[in-house]
Amino acid sequence: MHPRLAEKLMTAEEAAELIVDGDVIGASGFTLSGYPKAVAPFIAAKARRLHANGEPFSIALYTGASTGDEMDGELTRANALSHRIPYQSHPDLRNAINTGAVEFSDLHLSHVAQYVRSGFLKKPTVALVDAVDVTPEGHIYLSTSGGSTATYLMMADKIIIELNAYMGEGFKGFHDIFIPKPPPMRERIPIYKVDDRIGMPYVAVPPEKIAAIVQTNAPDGTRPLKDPADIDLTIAGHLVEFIKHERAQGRLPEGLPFQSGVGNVANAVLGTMAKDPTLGSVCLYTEVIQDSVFDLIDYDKLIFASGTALTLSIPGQERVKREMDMFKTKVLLRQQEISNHPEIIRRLGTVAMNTALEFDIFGNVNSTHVLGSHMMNGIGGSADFTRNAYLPIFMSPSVAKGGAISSVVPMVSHADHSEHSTKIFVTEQGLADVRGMAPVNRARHIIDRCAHPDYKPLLKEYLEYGLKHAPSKHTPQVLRRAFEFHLRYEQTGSMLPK
Ligand code: 0RQ
Repeated sequence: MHPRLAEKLMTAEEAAELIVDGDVIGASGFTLSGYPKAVAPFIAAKARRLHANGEPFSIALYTGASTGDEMDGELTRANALSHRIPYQSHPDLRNAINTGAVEFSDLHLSHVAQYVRSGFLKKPTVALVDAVDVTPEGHIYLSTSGGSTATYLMMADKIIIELNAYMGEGFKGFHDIFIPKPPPMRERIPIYKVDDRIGMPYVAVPPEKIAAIVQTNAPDGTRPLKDPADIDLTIAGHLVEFIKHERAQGRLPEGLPFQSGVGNVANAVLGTMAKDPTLGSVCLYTEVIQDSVFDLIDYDKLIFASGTALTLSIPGQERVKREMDMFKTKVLLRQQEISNHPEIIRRLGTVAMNTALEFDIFGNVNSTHVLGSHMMNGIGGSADFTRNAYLPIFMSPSVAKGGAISSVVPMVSHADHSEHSTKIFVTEQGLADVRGMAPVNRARHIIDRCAHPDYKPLLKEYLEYGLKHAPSKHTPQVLRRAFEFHLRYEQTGSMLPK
């Protein structure tokens, strides 16, 4: 290591001492990939020590999206977090947000970096990043996630680098780092194909800002995906048949890129697309690249995948290490403001596929709040893609909690995506294509095609009641009854009447 860098080497415990009460940490990390794993547990230990002495210590944490237990879990359990931005999925942190112990700003992921640069959000004081290499001139090569890391590195006065040997220097070249100029008169972002490179493979920082380098060797702590369940495969099957039909009708030109959300359903959809011999090739302009990318590669279906995070199982990460050169010809990682940028999503004609908690018969979607109140994970990039997609698709099992909850409801208890942004709904029951339909027709389709048979009669009765008694027949909601499913669940533990 160059002497100018070697003099900054320290242990994770020493680096954690650089963090003080009130700091705003801008960290790398996106859906459990590329987050720093070594320093945060020592920040948590410091918080516990200070709290035991009656001294205050809390920090705000900005990231790309969710991080693992070493960061979100440890910091939450140590009561070290005051504010969290913009997405999370750790059970302890979710709980702390829902008890009011941690303030959480749930933001569109494409907005975060610009909000930070423009001063809408408090400036990060420290950037804490997982990287595969750093040079004496201050070129930082990020690991498995892009997130908003380049902006955090640009804005923070102090930089702590976790130099992670796990992926190793061979990983250099996966990233395309580009930060748009500030408005007004912002120039176009010149991405015309999913594989266009428009930036640099590293983030350049003034080397004097690098306060610490901590050497680590740790894979990403990703949650293993389950083998697809029957329901996931059925949803995927409906969706793939629909895509083939739309291609045959000439409404979905080949070459339009797909975005797919996180989780098992999303993984099952791409896996099913890979294995279908009649579907043709697929390219991705997405956020999170999961293990299903291997299916697409193995079935020779992947044209190219652009994302902001490589969220892979341990065998998946090992495979990338083994086949690094091949992967670099098929995959690239961008900053999340570019992977999720409305301009590019709209220009490329992206087909967006995301998962809903619940949707209503008129087509509004709730992705974030259980029973209108309990924060799940956050809106993430789902609205960046849905609102700007060529074709937006929402998927969900038709029921949750063993049938006690219907995912199709009279009125969503929290609205993330309005009826104006949504077009296609898929459950294991079937697929509703509501393009061009007025609300009542939309409701009939969604009930017929997507609702679980146990809930169909209740939803039909609600719609017919509305058509008779609602003040308007355009969207015949009956306000005093609109939440009767949710209220029944709160009172009895089931949305079904006894
Ligand atoms: O809970 O496991 O305790 O039973 O919610 O549900 O069906 O396993 O689906 O893991 O894909 O999550 C919307 C949360 C779905 C996710 C959401 C319960 C259900 C289960 C999970 P249990 P599933 P998933 C790109 C796109 C917003 C961000 C986004 C999400 C648990 O997809 O966070 O789209 N999306 N980002 O039982 C109460 C309901 C429920 C319910 C399901 N109606 N009421 N509980 N559950 N429906 C990625 C990023 O942006 C980073």
